[in-house]
Amino acid sequence: MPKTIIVSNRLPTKVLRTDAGLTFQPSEGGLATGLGSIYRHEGNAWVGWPGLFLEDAAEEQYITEALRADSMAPVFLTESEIQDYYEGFSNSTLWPTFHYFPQFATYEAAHWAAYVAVNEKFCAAVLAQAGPEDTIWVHDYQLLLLPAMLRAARPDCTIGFFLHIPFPSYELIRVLPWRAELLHGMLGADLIGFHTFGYMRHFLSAVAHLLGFPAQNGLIETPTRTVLVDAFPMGIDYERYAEAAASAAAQAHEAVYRQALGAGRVVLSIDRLDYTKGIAQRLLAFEQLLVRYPEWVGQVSLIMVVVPSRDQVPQYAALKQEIDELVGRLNARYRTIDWSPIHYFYRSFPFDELASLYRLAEVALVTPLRDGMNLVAKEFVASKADGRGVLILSERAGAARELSDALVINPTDLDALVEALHQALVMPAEEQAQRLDAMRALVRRYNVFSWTKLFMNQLTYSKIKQHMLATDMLSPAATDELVAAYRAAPQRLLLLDYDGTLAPFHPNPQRAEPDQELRLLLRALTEDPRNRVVVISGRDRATLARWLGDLPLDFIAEHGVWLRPAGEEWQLFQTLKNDWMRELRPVLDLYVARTAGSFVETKDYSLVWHFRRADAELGAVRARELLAHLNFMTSNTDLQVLEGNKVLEIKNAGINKGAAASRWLAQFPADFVLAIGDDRTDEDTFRALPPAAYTIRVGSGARSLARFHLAGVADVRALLRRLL
Ligand code: GDG
Repeated sequence: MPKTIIVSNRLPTKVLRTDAGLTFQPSEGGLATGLGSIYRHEGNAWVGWPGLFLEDAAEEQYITEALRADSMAPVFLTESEIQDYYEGFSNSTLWPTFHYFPQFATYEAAHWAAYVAVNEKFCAAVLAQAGPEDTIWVHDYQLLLLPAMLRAARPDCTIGFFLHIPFPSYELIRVLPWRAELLHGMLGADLIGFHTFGYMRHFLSAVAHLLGFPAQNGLIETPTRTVLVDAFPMGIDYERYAEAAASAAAQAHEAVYRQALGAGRVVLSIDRLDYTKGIAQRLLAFEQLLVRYPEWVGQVSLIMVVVPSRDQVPQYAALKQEIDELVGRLNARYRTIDWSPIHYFYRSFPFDELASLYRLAEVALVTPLRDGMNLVAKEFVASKADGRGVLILSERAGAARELSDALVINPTDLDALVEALHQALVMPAEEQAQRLDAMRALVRRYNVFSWTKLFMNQLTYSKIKQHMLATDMLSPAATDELVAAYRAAPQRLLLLDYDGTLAPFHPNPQRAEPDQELRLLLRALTEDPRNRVVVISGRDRATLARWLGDLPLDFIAEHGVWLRPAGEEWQLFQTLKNDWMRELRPVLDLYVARTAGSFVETKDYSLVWHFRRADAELGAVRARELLAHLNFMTSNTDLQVLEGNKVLEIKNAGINKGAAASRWLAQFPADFVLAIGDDRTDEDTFRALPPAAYTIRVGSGARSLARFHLAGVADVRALLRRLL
């Protein structure tokens, strides 16, 4: 039975050292609840740090065994690992960068080294639990490298990754010295999930810009695999919050609070101490409310819970001081004997007291500057069974994508915040109910359990999709079989594409000339009298002749327009026209004018628009536009538009590599046929060949008619060397 392993920085149980010995404190976090039914299931496990530093080996054994009984496998970290990997790289490099605070980010090589090392440590811990067929779900920014590490060790595992914080614009990611490694790390997964479509879009854009991997419909094609990317807005355990708020305990707590507060109105704010949460801005807005609407003085209080967090880090300590001062100033200025504007708590509350605060508050002020999702907003909504209450929500929290019935504000717009507060306090009951009802239905439906289920289902689907799309990699066994068939054949035909197959791409196509290794390899192949070696390319015949014409090779140029058997002259495949170029050339020139870095190549019977050197995203957009434009202009003509690797090519219909390959095979019958190519134009060759031919597509997990895949040029050359 395949297992499921959950991995996150922290385990859902915290181990504490107390006077009474070690104690185990289960977490009440949303993730622990949502995944509870998975990791506790027979044979499954949750891998993570238990939150304390070991004193001796006996302790390690005791904790490991105690946690194992509850389906958990601890990864023990040292103090210096926590300092450099967690407080260092995770919280001082990734956290500020991903939340759009690059000015707070540090770039320490030692922190990076620790991050790599701890991700490896997690990898080893997971491998100790996971078999080759298992499903592994990795969580959050502390473990961005883990998916690729796991993939390397267990190529067939199903691996999911979910990021709980925002994924920022490419403009921020590109600042990180280790950006490419981080993206490669994530791409080890089969499915990568984000809270919002916006984060997903940023990720696709970063992958396109920094790694050059194309994506379509959320599927990224890496050289070896297809990776699915999708948005999964995380929810909460709705019933738990609804029930807790309605419970007798919560009502009792509320009564106590009420008595202390009198008839005053209550605005609530709850966060972990963090500069991303906009806590200071919120206090300033509350102060302005009292200035602009003095009728609220003595009437409204802000209950502000700030849960201590990371306060050893200088920015957090400074923030704490700023909040302390602001609260002090406000209270000193406005407080009366029986009323305080701010009730400030720098500590965390037990769950049932939290529930009573949600119950008590009429307005929730959730105004982060950046927040991946923000569960407090959803918890407040779930707690309001009576339909009274107003949520003020920052447009920069992931939750705002769903909770559009909140008063959605820009948290840096102080004016908007003040007005929203006032509007919330005077909002008619009917409108409150209307907004809350809509939001409650949504939070109830898209809860943490449906989130988990959806992610797991998509993960299974991503694997099926991969199998559907993927052609098998050319395995060592298949290679042996291919080599044996080659050796046994008295006549062999090798059809080899050039760019991306025999030679790597160069930003300037004219610079992709063959190197010495390739020339020697091709020469050696042609020296065997049983071989016909055909270079079958989209390139113009002059370039092919200049680069390789001195070798006894056969050539098919311009995708089959020109043919030249070794030792003969160039001949046309059939009579062709090129008078259409006059009309279409200006269209291509227009796209060159609009797309820096692109250019037009003119061949004898075709026109090519190249966009390899253009901005990756702009190039792809313009290519789609141009394709539509050309399809319109060439309908009812004898022309076709081919999509190649970062090129669009217009040529006469009926001419393609497949037609040329067929003619070759008819003219030079062979017992062994091998065709290798890397782009869509090579699919015509694969299609034209008999089923027994060995057809190989180079690169991505793209859908292909070929029987096998190879990752890149180096593998192609290695295979050809094996034939010698
Ligand atoms: C990260 C992302 C994303 C708060 N005070 C108390 C208390 N809490 C609980 C809340 C809520 C949780 O802590 C906070 O969750 P958030 O989502 O608001 O924020 P982060 O901790 O920063 O979490 C965030 C989340 O991951 C999930 O993907 O939404 O954007 O930053 O559940 O109720 N709980 C108790 N006492 C408190 O005083 N018991």
